[in-house]
Amino acid sequence: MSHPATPVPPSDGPARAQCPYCGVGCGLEMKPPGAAAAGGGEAIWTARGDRHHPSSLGQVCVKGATVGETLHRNRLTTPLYRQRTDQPFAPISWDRAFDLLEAQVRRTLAEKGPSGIAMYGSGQFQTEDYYVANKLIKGALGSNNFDANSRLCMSSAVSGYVRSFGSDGPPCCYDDLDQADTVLLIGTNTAECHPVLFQRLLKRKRRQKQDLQIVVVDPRATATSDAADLHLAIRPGTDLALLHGLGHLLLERGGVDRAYVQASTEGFDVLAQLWAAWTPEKVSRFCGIEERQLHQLADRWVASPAVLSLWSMGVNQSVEGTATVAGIINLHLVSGQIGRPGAGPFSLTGQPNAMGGREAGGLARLLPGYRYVTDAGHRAELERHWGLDSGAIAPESGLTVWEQIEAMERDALGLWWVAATNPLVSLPWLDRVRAAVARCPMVVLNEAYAGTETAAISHLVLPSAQWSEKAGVMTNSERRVTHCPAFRAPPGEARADWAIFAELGRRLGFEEQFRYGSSAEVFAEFVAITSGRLCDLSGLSHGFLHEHGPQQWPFPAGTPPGGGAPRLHTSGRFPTASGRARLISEQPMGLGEPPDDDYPLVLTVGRYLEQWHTMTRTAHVERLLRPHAAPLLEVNPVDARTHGLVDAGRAEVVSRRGAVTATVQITERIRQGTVFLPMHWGASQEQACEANRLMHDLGCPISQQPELKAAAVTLKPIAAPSRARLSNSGDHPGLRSDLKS
Ligand SMILES: Nc1nc2c(c(=O)[nH]1)N[C@H]1C(S)=C(S)[C@@H](COP(=O)(O)OP(=O)(O)OC[C@H]3O[C@@H](n4cnc5c(=O)[nH]c(N)nc54)[C@H](O)[C@@H]3O)O[C@H]1N2
Ligand SMILES: Nc1nc2c(c(=O)[nH]1)N[C@H]1C(S)=C(S)[C@@H](COP(=O)(O)OP(=O)(O)OC[C@H]3O[C@@H](n4cnc5c(=O)[nH]c(N)nc54)[C@H](O)[C@@H]3O)O[C@H]1N2
Ligand code: SF4
Ligand SMILES: [Mo]
Repeated sequence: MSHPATPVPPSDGPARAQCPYCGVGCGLEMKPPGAAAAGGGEAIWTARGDRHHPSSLGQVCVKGATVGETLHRNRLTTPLYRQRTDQPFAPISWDRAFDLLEAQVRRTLAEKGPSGIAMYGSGQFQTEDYYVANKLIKGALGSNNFDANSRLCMSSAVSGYVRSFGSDGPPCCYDDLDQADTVLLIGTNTAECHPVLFQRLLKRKRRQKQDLQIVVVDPRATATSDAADLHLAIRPGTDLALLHGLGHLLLERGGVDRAYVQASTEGFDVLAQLWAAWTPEKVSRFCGIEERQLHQLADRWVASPAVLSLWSMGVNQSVEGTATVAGIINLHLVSGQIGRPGAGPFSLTGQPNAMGGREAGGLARLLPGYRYVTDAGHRAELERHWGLDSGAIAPESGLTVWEQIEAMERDALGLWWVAATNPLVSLPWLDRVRAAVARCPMVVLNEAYAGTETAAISHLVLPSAQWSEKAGVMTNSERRVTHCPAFRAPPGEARADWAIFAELGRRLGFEEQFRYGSSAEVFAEFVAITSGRLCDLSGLSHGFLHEHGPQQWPFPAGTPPGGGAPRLHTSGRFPTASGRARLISEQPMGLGEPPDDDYPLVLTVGRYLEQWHTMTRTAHVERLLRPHAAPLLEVNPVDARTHGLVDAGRAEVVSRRGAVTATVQITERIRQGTVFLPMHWGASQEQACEANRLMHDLGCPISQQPELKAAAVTLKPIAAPSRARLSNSGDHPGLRSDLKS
């Protein structure tokens, strides 16, 4: 069964798809607009939970439930171009857009070679978009400079899994939430960011109070920690020391599974030595918690038949992100808490298809099928599969997104192509990013919505069909793959991202390589190259998924429906050279930019339940804006007094790189010395508060993931604001008028 490239309304009931927001990947049923639309009202599709989706069983959160209201508002409908970014945009034809793009690719290749071209994509791509983008940039153009916003999101989890297990691939599944008896939530505000998983946990907690213990590690009290039996409000950036301290107590209390350590791991002696040094007393001082709390956690861990650890950005977005991921995995390996129901180290992915991106090779050192650009054998396999000359793929890692910014500072890029991400809100050190990008001769943006902050620095904007308007596949956090059909027509001339990449490929002379009739054909070509890899999807196709519903991988050809693997590494053998998992010993270092006398506070930046990242979709839904109409700076009462702040007053938040203003919320819920801002309100919002102007560029040396969770800041009270001062977008004259063009 194949799926047409042009959307058709579903004839057999509602369209079924994976929610296009978070990595939980709930199933949605989408019902067409009713009579109101026929009468000239807004054509709003209604979303509700799909009871047939095995990952969510009919549950949805407020974002999924309102997605239908976001699909048609404020969309781009035609390509836009301007020669210089101080000019207004003018609409152009697709033909002219491709001429411009092709000319700039050829010019850059001639002047700078393939490394002068870079693309920055997104975990909000569908797998087909990812695959064709990688084939174009890494294959046809010979530049490995394809990176994605997943670099900011889960690259530490990827490097952590690879280092410990020998391969990427989260080993757990959502059913483990029903079977664990201790759940450790570390660096994750699951209640707001993975709400349906959290509700599943809560429901169980209500029914079986004693059988499930929830432990939360977060410097703030959150909706997640409100449900916890134990909340460790550690100092930001001290997670690794806490984990080592827990290891120390496991050693003391007989929490080591000697047989498992012996048979399935290597490096225990070195780790045990490291752990021995992290006494409860030392950990308590380092992390700023009571010794008693560490003992409680250790008691719980040792007594639990099944411990499940869940983590996200509080762990990954750190200069020691990869080390901390290893710190979590170490504990599971040493205590044998892995590879069986209810137990394991489970990274929650943020975006709806961050997992698919990993499968399709969507980071600067990856190739499709969990392969590496630095591996000659892997390159040769892809060159053959893609019908390219031997040596077509470059042998060195490409530029990560921050390296792309640095390359623009050196005038080393001739083309920066951004797609399905809004880096002028989400990258750190925004003023530096803005200055770097201004040097690039051509910035191209694939975007679905009008007026984003990144459009304001672009030359060519290509209107993209989004989820609901293009057929494609996404993989959620538990390795479950869902087919998302096209059930609405794209607005105006908008086109699917993969189709835009394929068209450019054909124009550059790669007729054969990019001759796709549909995304189903793209997917078929992709899954064939995953055969025999850990992420084997070769038994899947659009037709199979449509017919049999979502499936978990590994799913080799011939697997029956439902026959995928719920868990990985169940045999105690790992895909390393020795077949053993590696225990990794790393000394805690703390924050990249620790607080000091001038900048005495640590700013951390995260999310609200109702908003999605840079608000291009969620800001258009009244119901989602109501709970948090504006960003709030959370400050502990002691810090508020020290800095002369009053509740609901305005404050300036100042780091070494810039300053923003925000309304103060004084609250005991954040630990002293730490302040919090949401990431959502970029320069285009009326209540703009560009938190990332404050953040630094230091990142994890292994995963290259920036430390987006911490920067040293100080606070200054500001007198009652005039209307004009309410927005800090005034620092960039002209931006707002550009955005409106
Ligand atoms: N509502 C909503 N949901 C989302 C998203 C969204 O934009 N909105 N985005 C999705 C995406 S892409 C992602 S990546 C996920 C992110 O999901 P989460 O990681 O859960 O979200 P954050 O709010 O970024 O950060 C989580 C917590 O880390 C804490 N934290 C800060 N520093 C530290 C530290 O040093 N140690 C520890 N242990 N904790 C620390 C913060 O206080 C915060 O509560 O959410 C996904 N879901
Ligand atoms: N300080 C700080 N910074 C952070 C974080 C943090 O916790 N703290 N979190 C980081 C993380 S984990 C993430 S994931 C990033 C997220 O940051 P971004 O990726 O910049 O945020 P989004 O708003 O999701 O951007 C996606 C863009 O793609 C557009 N879009 C939607 N669908 C499509 C489509 O199908 N095609 C195309 N072409 N465009 C589409 C949307 O309109 C939107 O503009 O932010 C990172 N930045
Ligand atoms: S929990 Fe995530 S995937 Fe599920 S409905 Fe909410 S935003 Fe969508
Ligand atoms: Mo993310």
